[in-house]
Amino acid sequence: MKFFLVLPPGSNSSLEGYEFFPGHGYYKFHKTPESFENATKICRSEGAHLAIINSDEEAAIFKKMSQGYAAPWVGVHDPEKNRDFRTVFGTPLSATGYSKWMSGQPDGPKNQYCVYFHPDGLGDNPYDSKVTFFCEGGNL
Ligand SMILES: [Ca+2]
Repeated sequence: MKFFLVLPPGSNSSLEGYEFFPGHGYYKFHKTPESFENATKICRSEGAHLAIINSDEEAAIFKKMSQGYAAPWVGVHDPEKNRDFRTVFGTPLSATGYSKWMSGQPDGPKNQYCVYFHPDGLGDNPYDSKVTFFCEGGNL
């Protein structure tokens, strides 16, 4: 079961265009590629944040939503540039419930501080790479 949440235009914390998955959250897949920083700002402007994956079930939702698009950003990065990957809220990646890396990832010791989603697992990319991205809203 799923539906689109529709709020009045101009509503402050509008999650218009977000798709609701009961038990998981509200998600929007942005198909226009952006840098990690811009993607962060865009999600924030929508009253949301770059999406954080908390389970294999949630990863399966992302896989379906991003089918045909490579490597969308999720809300995980390496803010101290020391390979200590954390969510955009500062939580350790290991505490999110989904910390599976793709084979061979993370592989960027020099400039790859931001994390993308791939159906086979997470990977790191340079922050200024422009790729699609997921925003997540709501309290779930
Ligand atoms: Ca990488």
